Amino acid sequence: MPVRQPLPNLPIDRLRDPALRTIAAKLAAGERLDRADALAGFDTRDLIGLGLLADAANRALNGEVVTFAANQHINPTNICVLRKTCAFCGYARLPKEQGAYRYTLDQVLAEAAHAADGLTKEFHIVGGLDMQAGLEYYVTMFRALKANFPHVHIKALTAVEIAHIARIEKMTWSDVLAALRDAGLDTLPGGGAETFSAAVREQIAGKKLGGADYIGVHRAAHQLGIRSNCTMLYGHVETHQDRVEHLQMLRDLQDETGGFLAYIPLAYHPDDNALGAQLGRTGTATGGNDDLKMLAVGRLFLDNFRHIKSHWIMVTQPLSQVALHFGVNDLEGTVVREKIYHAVGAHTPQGMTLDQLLRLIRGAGKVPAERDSFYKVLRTFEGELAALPDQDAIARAAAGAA
Ligand code: V47
Ligand code: SF4
Repeated sequence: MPVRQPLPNLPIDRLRDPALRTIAAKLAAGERLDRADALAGFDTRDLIGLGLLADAANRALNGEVVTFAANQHINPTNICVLRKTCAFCGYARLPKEQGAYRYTLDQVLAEAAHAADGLTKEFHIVGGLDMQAGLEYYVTMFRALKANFPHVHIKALTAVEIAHIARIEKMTWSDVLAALRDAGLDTLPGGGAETFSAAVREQIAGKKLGGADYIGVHRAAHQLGIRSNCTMLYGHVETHQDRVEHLQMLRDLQDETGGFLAYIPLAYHPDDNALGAQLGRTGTATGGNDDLKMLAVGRLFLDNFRHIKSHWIMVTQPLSQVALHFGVNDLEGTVVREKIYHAVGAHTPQGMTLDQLLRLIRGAGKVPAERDSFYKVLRTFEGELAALPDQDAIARAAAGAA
């Protein structure tokens, strides 16, 4: 069920790679791209041509508007049973290891107190697979957060954490999700996907929930009416083929349920984690070329997603700004105090102010808009409303295409 309509007037004569011209012809005819097209997108040396196509696809859906959420990341525990097997993770600790922490409810509420500013509209809550953080821990937390901050959306717990809670509580994924929803959970974030390929997973996250089960947890959530995001961790040992297979699995579930809100590629950071040392890589993460391709191919192949998000913390603010011309229509928000990437060498700030986000988006010639967690535009700034696409028309077009 593609959301995308045929794209006329593509600048075909500006495409240097014949494979991109094939893609352009399909886009013009409103046809779906196949795996070979996605592979050609990753392989192409014509980055600008790829960007032109992704930009056209994005503008047809979202106009010049770039959204963000005023959100706050909270990581309640870094204690994780997979500490020794997720080779890319620099955040987790074993229970008795130096630096291990698990917040009490009071500590969570103290951190969340930032939201008393009235600006924060979303808590993004994820952490380790902690044996002492079962259903009760999160039910109590979510109830208390909703009691204290009723206006704040709770986007919490990756598919991997949901499966962990289900395992320690001997419950089904659906029962865990339903109990958490009753306590205040609104949506699921997209973390934990890494790269679905079994061979890659074996090497970078040997004991982690498999790709098919990640999809299974998201399916269970969507069936309960809980929407979610999805991600792909890239720039480690995966091949372009692995990336395509991953995107295919995301697109298939989206065809089935329509429950994904956004796709967010996550650039691997090699510092302070075992995988980085094993690969002999430090300092630099992925390259800008690859970062832009991940976003652009995501935009073109995932024709049933309206929102492609750039995570500025991982790819830097300047690159995220350029990405707004490569198919991206959404930026990770204000964040406040990011920990996971700052444990693995991210040199970006731990948060951005509203003013900084607005400047970044305007600097790209785009129109900033604050959104809620379901991507409804809440406000634009300084009379920029005229640039908003007609949301009702887009919804009608999407329904017609379904
Ligand atoms: O699953 C861990 C990644 C993810 C490293 O849904 C690393 O809106 C790079 O998923 N280098 C969690 N990445 C974060 C996440 C996320 C972030 C922002 C928004 C949303 C959303 C989701 O972080 C993990 C893993 O893939 N990660 N270690 C590392 N060394
Ligand atoms: Fe634990 Fe997640 Fe880190 Fe893996 S990536 S060790 S599951 S916190």
